[in-house]
Amino acid sequence: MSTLGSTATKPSAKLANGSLEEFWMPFSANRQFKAKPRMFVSAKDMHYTTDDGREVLDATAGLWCCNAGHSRPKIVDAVQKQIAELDYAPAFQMGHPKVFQLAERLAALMPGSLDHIFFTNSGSESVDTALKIALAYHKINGQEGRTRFVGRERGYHGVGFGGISVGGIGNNRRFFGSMLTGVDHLPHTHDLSKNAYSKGMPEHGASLADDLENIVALHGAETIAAVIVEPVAGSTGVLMPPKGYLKRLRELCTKHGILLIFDEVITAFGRVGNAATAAEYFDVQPDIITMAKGLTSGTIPMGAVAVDAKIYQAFMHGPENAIELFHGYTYSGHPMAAAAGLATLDTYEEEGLFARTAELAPYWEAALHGLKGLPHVIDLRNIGLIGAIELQGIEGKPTERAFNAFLKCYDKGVLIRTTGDIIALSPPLIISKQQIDIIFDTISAVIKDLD
Ligand code: PXG
Repeated sequence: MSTLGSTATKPSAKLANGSLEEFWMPFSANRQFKAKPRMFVSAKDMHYTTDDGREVLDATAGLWCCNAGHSRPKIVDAVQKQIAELDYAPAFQMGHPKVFQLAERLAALMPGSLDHIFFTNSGSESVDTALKIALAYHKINGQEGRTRFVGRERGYHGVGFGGISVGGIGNNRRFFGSMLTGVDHLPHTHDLSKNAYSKGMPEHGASLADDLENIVALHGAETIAAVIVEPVAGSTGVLMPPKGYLKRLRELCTKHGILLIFDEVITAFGRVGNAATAAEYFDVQPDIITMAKGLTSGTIPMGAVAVDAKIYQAFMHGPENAIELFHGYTYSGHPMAAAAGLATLDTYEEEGLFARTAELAPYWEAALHGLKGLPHVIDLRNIGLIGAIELQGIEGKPTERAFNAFLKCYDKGVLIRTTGDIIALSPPLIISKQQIDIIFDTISAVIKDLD
């Protein structure tokens, strides 16, 4: 970077071999981090290693993505071989074998008639792709009036303009203008007054899905393209679907000809139980599923959108040499990502990792709920290998108490995630019972020590 005429402030922090200043970190408190950095330099299985040589147990699978654990041999090997063999192939009008193999493998893991796969590079791109496919599907079906979307409060669907429009997080929206028009939001399902300390799906709240009827009454079903929800909301603090809620939503979407999109960016690939998807686990069939993260166990960026047979087939008309969908990315189905995806699915299968989630879930649940009664704790909730600890925020200083817990856990060698005053846990599926104990013993000690 030239300093001639630059008004840039001096770097505030130094790496051994350079500056920390220039990198604008995503979703991070840049100044706080750069004043006291936390750096990982390597990772293996359940652990990260910091730049000062400490091992940190990963209770978050990176950011909900490294479901197979870190630097797993089969995935490392596949990626290393792939870059030497075929580094890149054009994604439009050309192919390479592994992307077709991965689509076939992935389609086989999807529930019911979700049998075609569109590849992207992230969860955000998967969401925007799913929304665009929903609009285009209705248009080619002669229902071009269906342009509205319904999301949900406290939903997170990534950071594209489509995703923040259907998403329901104030801070992710309010700085960014008017977004997509024609979006309504269902109420979120989090109700501590009725459902605190639930294990698995909470009892109360199925009728919250009926709010869709109000939105239909307001705008007319013939104007609504799709409803998008996370089966389990992750980012906003692990919000469970109440018993019967997702089925009710499915019934109402079917009744009104509205597509149902499940955003499974965090729930797919064994996170909630012995199933590839939450759709399968909850036995509710969406029309579209968005994925990313666990698809390559976080190793190479990749997302995917699985669509129902009726959607794909609706596009396969007209002249055979015509492009059917005017959408795609330079890196859709990148060879490295496809290789990583295939090796990741092999790892899940060979090690029975989805079944492992179900085997460990009762132990995980008991360990988590063992925190009941600790100071500041106002709720504990869990499903599969997901857990949340909701803390009472400090008066006038929201997020501070949980963030302090994050810093203290890190110092004690356990990586957790916080959102608001909620601690969200989602370890790699290879975790052992002994490591589960370490996570909750550490968190327990830290919570007792919080202001
Ligand atoms: N949908 C859902 C349901 C997600 O959880 C995205 C879309 C966007 O994915 P990309 O790959 O574009 O980031 C996500 C991402 C957290 C956390 O700590 C969660 C996400 C990302 C980063 C942190 O809860 N979810």
